[in-house]
Amino acid sequence: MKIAINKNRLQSEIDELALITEAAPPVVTRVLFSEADLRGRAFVKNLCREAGLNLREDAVGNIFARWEGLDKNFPVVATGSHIDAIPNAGKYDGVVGVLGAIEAICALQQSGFQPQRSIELIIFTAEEPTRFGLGCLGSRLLGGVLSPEKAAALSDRDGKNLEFWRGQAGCVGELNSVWLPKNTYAAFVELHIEQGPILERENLDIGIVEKIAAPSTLRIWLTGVGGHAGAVLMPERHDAGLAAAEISLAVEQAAKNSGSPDTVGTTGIFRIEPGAVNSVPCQAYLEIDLRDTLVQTRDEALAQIEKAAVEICQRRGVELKMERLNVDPPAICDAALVETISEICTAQKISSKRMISRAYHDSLFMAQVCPTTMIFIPCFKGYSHRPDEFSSPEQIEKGVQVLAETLAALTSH
Ligand code: HGY
Ligand code: MN
Ligand code: MN
Repeated sequence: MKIAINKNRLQSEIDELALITEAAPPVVTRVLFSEADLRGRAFVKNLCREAGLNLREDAVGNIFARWEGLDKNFPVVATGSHIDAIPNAGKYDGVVGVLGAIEAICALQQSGFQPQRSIELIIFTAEEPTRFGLGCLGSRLLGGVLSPEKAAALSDRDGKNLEFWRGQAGCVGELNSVWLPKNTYAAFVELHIEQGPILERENLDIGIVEKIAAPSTLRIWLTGVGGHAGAVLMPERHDAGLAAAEISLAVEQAAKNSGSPDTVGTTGIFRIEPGAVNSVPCQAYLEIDLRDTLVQTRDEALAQIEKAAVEICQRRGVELKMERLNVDPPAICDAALVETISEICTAQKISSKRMISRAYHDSLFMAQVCPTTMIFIPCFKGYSHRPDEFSSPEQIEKGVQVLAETLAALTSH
């Protein structure tokens, strides 16, 4: 069965979706349920309809597009990713796994393939943490990792909660209807850009993911004493901004000194108030992203940061409030799925290697629902979460080819 991927059609869809953005192209920004995100969702749903897929949306906005198999009683084989994008992002993160999956399904349909068991594309809500600080909202709820109560309590920087944003998006139903029983899916395979330099550096076509690193997010609120930048002398100060700066450096130290090269710590959100050049910062807010492939070193580094924050704030006379927003385990991908994809690559004479994902993905939580793995394609210098993120049409074509062959292999019985 020759599966012909239409790389030009796929590239033009990627380019068209990239123009649906809150920022000026080529910058892509599509924050959960923003006007651009809703237009992006409509664009993708339309492609699913054109591919003859049965569409439904759940109560948190996860989109499901199903190609019915001959036997509807078999557990479904799923694929998918996300189309939401952080500020100042590129056009491939998540999108390759959504539009690429539609292309893989269209190529299988055109080859005359008929799946025994259904194939379902899932476009997950809020893989990115931008809106509520928590990533993978849709897959966490689907997998039962996040309770509907905790999800309902989430609110954004302006105090607008999930209920408000669900209303904006026209989501219907209760959040407790999002969870899916464990036997819903037989497997989940996500196509994604590597978001790292290894495949390009080693001149390889495909990465097959065996493990997904363990992410965590720490939120910190600091309250010092404000005042006139000219009048308050240095020994009298309780500068919340400087406490925040010291904590950010403590994050870097904890990651560098963890003993594991895989520990990464980032203070990605750093806000000080009132933000006036001649006013001593009275408040600060930090969001810290800390990860490692090993839970133990991640947790030790997290404890290190919390301990340092307490010491810094005591010394500076600054009030401290901390919250662990999420502390997730890593995902171990399914060995049999990894082997199947490895054999497909060999048969197709496509070079591949087994690897770790340092970025998290919806696969991190789908791995708690069913056997899961990821197919990576190279991206330019490993760049991602920046507008010059890039994978060539030929690199994407190979990823879609392997995804299509994998879906065919998994649904032929
Ligand atoms: O941050 C991540 O790893 C993912 O791109 N959201
Ligand atoms: Mn991302
Ligand atoms: Mn992604």
